[in-house]
Amino acid sequence: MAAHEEFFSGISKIPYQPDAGAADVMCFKYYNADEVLRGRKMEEWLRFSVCYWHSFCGTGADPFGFQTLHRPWNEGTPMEAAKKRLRVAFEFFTKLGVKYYTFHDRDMAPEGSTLQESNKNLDEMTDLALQLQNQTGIKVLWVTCNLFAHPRYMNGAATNPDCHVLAYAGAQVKKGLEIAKKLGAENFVFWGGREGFLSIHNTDVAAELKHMANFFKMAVKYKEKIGLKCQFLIEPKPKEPCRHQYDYDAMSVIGFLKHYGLQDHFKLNIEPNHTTLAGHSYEHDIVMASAFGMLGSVDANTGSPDLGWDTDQFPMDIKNTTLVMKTIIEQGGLQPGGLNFDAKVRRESTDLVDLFIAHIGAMDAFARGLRNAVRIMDDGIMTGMVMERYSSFSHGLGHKVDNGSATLEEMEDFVIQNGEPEVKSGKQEKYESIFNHYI
Ligand code: XUL
Ligand code: CO
Repeated sequence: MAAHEEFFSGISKIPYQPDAGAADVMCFKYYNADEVLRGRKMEEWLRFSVCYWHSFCGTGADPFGFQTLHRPWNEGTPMEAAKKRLRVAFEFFTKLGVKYYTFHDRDMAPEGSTLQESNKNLDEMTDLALQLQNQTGIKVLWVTCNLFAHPRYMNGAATNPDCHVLAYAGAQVKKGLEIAKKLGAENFVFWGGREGFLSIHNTDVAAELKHMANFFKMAVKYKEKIGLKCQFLIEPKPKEPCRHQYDYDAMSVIGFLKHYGLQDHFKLNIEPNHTTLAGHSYEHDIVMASAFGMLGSVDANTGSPDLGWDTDQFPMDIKNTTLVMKTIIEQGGLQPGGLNFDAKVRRESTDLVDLFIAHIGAMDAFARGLRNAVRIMDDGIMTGMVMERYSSFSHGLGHKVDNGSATLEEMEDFVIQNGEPEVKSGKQEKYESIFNHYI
């Protein structure tokens, strides 16, 4: 396929049509990339990214059934198919109007029979990716290494009981960092695919955690050595594939990073489907990571909590997107991170156009969430109510508690002087009703 050849020939650049009808799903009704809200373009608040693995390598296979998605770009030798797939992907990104994409080393280029051969394939594929990036202006949000699919990683990568396997993972990450630099990736993600355990009987947890921390330290050192300027991210997930994953949720990862002195080198890439698998609400880990100054990026998807699997669905729930965007605005944005659609069309959604419909719907859900969050914040009703709720910490004894200078003796004196506190209503339903007004 030559560079100028069009693959999705019946589809042109997706327009913004705020007045389009309900059945028109091939346009944005809320996402207007250049519109400025709270001092920033929508595209800058949202920083959308398409993930390469689900959208261009996904086949629809699941643990119970075979391939259902027969993509016409999978033709020829593995390298020929990889090149065609990449060109198709760039046409898709351009028509959709996203500025970023994400990929694993092994979905960009097929694995060879030796490390050297895999690296050669990656060199060839990333030459083409760089050319396409320069032609289109599309950039890499993040690169990651697939340290979980190959059988060698069945007992883990950085936490493997055999150092030979750990070394293979290290060699793979070394190359991953080099291609991140070559392609100007803005972030680099570590998802601990098989970093965890299925049985405690055969596992030395303390050793595995220390090895994983030392593995990250090697990555930090090499990043600095080659002058790679991107943000490192860890993506928490509580289960699947292991019974226990070390990077269980945001707070587990923050604790791990602080314990091993890695907190200044990493932030978190939060995936809400993983958050709900951990038994938390959709927005929970985004809020927690942000509260610790550690929210770096979001894998914008959703699960079906009633199923309890990692279903990687496209995020379409406006309440959720509103809560997420409110948190993102409050922390001043997500840059250099973004909203990466780590989501796959259902194996029953077999038309090629479903790939567009899914991304457009999810982008619009987040654009609508952004608009809602902006209105909530501009009106200031809820913010004002929360401020009032905590107002006793703005003066006197409360101010001293807030800045850490108060003592228990002062608490006692205060209560002796002021007696029993007047207990105030938490007003949960009032907050919920006001929130519903905006969505
Ligand atoms: C797995 C997952 C991964 C990471 C990158 O559940 O989310 O796709 O985002 O390896
Ligand atoms: Co993910």
